[in-house]
Amino acid sequence: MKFAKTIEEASAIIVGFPIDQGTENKGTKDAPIEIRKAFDNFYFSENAKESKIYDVSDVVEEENFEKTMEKIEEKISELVKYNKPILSIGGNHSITAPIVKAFSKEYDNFGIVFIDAHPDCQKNYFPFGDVVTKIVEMKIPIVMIGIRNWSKDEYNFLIENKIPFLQAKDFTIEKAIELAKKNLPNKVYISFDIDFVDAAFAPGTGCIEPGGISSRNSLNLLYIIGRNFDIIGFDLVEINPSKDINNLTTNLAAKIIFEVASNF
Ligand SMILES: [Mn+2]
Repeated sequence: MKFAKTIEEASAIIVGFPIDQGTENKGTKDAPIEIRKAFDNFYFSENAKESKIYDVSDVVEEENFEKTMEKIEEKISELVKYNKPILSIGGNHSITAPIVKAFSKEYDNFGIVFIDAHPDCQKNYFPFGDVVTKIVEMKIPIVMIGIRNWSKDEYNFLIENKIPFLQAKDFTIEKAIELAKKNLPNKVYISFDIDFVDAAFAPGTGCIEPGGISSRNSLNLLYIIGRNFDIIGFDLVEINPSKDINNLTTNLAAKIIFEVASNF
């Protein structure tokens, strides 16, 4: 991966959020450092592009969850001023809410592609379990791709709030793009929970859900979203290196970020 020396000469920005507050599933905190180590394995994207990325390094946890969320929002608010795509490395899924909030202050017309095995719209659960509830409260259009485990309350929430979703059982890349095109504007923010990918390819995560998507189809989905939409931001969350096997997950994560960056 090629890095820029200054933000000005970069085509995109990377920032790490080593956060595992707000959940009992500790370990996602170590993901940014492990994923960065794997960047060296990738040289030239599959799209035959060489992007220059500026890494602003990590934003570390404050003494409590609320303060950490405020700090994330402040950091992204500062970075969006550069008008360059921002790629965030989590951390658990709670980081997406403050990131999206900061984007919503700068961009007035964008949608969210939420790629996850779970719809994350529980009530009074761990903070990472209600990230979609928070996004819906912000009135930002969202589509969900890859759902394969939900509670009855979450299902009802999706129906009541008319949130378009494509379950893993019905997944094809064509259907995913069709759903996004039908429901979202051209500018999109992508939130990618690594548990969308089957644990055979990405075992290093807290909530293993059987019946996921292959790493190949996950990358292809991201290429095709990049071809059809203007990606303003991206996050990759829920990678837990302590549960990984042979760096499969951190290596895939680095490749995902590297290949998403090839859009810019
Ligand atoms: Mn998930």
